[in-house]
Amino acid sequence: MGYKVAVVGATGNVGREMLNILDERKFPADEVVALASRKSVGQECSYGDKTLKVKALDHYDFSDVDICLMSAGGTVSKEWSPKIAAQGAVVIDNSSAWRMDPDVPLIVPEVNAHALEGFAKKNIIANPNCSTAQLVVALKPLHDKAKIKRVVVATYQSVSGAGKEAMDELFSQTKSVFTLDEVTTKKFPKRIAFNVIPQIDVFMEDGYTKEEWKMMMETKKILDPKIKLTATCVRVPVFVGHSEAVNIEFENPISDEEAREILRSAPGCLVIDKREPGGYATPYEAAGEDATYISRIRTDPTVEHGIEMWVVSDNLRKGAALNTIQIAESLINRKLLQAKKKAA
Ligand code: 11C
Repeated sequence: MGYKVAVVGATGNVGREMLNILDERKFPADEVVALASRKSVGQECSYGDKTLKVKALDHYDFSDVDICLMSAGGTVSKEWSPKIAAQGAVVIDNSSAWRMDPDVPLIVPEVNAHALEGFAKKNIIANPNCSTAQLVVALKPLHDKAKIKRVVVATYQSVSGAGKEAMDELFSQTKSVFTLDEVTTKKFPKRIAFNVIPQIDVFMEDGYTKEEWKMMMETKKILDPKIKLTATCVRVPVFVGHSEAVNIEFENPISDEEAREILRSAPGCLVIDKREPGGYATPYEAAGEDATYISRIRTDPTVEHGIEMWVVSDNLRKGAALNTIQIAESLINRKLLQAKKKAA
């Protein structure tokens, strides 16, 4: 017997990607339902060769749903995840609402699938921020080898991380530049077309942005609370794919050769690292793919044990929808989730 899966926020960037990936990976679902707010009811979403009509979240009975994949933002998740979880569906949430809750595991399966064991306390599992997910996939195998002390990361994040309207804004601004029309900004604090913006999410009191804070706190929770991390998160005019320049300081020696070999066989990682023009990954190649691409691996000679590298991944897939579905697969593979008996 297969599972009944609900996708909440099915009409958004990540929700649509969830439906694609459930089909692509042949997730063992007998039934998939697409849910969203009332204003999206009746819209259509593709799930493989099927078309799903979107239903209203607030009228839905979750009592025979096994898994609820939530991608409807923090406010909706805060209100709805506990109600859905109380009806016996495991909620895997893509927002930041539950990530720091000590009773909610924050999971990247390649890194800490073992932490899933505690999910039943709230019946909610959190998916990390996209920029954290790809980072920890690349850090984990190196941490196992040489113990990471400190990470300095600068991100180059695509506009799809900020939603569909943000993608439209990059498109329309770019068009306006060419047609000499006025460039208007709505979603971003400054023009994004032919520009870069050193602000993602709101400012915190200490001058960091919330995106930067999330990278720091989530890396600690997923990988190791002792790792010190500082980040500068930057929005760039790319539609899909987040890139990161990552500087790592280790406690123990590790050469760039060793790091490359370790990453070559690490789960979820794909090393593309030829020291020649074009011998590295860019978001253009990563978009639509599952891997976390790692390039430009080199020794940082300015610290005792340092490695510098470039990490790129599709933020809508490994950073969101794919990781969420990999969490559901891990629950099943670890026999932590049985399909409910459905009425005949
Ligand atoms: C961005 N990383 O690129 C953000 C989007 O906490 O899940 C995801 C925000 C989050 O704008």
